[in-house]
Amino acid sequence: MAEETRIYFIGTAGSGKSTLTQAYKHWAEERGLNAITVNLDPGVDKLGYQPDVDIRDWVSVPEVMEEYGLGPNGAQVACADLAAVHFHEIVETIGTFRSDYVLIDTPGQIELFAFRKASEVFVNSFQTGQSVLAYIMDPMVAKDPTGLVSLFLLSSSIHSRFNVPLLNIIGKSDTVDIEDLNQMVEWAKEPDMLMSSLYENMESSKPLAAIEFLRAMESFSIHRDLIPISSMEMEGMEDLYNYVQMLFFGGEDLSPD
Ligand SMILES: Nc1nc2c(ncn2[C@@H]2O[C@H](COP(=O)(O)OP(=O)(O)OP(=O)(O)O)[C@@H](O)[C@H]2O)c(=O)[nH]1
Ligand SMILES: [Mg+2]
Repeated sequence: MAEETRIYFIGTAGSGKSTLTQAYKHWAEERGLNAITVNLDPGVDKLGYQPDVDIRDWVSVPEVMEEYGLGPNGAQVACADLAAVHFHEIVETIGTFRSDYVLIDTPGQIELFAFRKASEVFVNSFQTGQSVLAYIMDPMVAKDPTGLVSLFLLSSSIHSRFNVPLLNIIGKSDTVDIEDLNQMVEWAKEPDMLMSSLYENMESSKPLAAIEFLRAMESFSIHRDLIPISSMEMEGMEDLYNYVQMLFFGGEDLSPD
């Protein structure tokens, strides 16, 4: 068996993390790959799928609200930190599945995963295998040049917190025109084109900061491929798989067929 590959699905609220976690598991299993799902959101009410490992078995927002007299947001933050006490057990539980792929669904509030120390500790708690962050962008935001720059900023800011690779995904690709989708992919690959589009929007003063940010980002070369994915249409799953294979196995296909 190959070493376990963990994919953390991250993104702003409602970006499609849970749906993609579930859809990717389905896709992987159809392909004969062994995959499990992990829910890391202690506050989620209805998840839409049955995770194989669920943080709510250790800490949950309603319990913490009750026990510490906190409101929902305070309890989310408390849970993110309280979970750290249980990381050892959670990591051990994940290990018992001896799965090739571990698909990790992160909390709705991106900052809870992205910026709290506990998440970094969690990601680093695994002794074997490899991890990748899959950052899901909202296509409605990304189709505007300033929106795409903002999303890249957020993505690189999150990436700077973790010592693992990050892949940028355009989620819900079925909700935008193919022309818009191709434009976003092209902008990401060719920062000069993105810069030109920002200049074309100069009639408002809004893009000025975006232009400066893009220039700054160029100096640390954050531009990467964008991977369009639709969980609804089951499109782009193979692309994500191939990108992960390229990252860790140099493109070698480890699937059973
Ligand atoms: N059209 C379309 N809708 C999608 C897709 N993926 C998710 N959605 C919808 O987007 C909404 C949010 O999806 P979730 O998977 O719950 O998003 P999330 O990021 O887990 O949400 P939070 O955990 O609350 O932040 C749901 O109504 C989904 O049905 C997709 O690929 N295409
Ligand atoms: Mg979710």
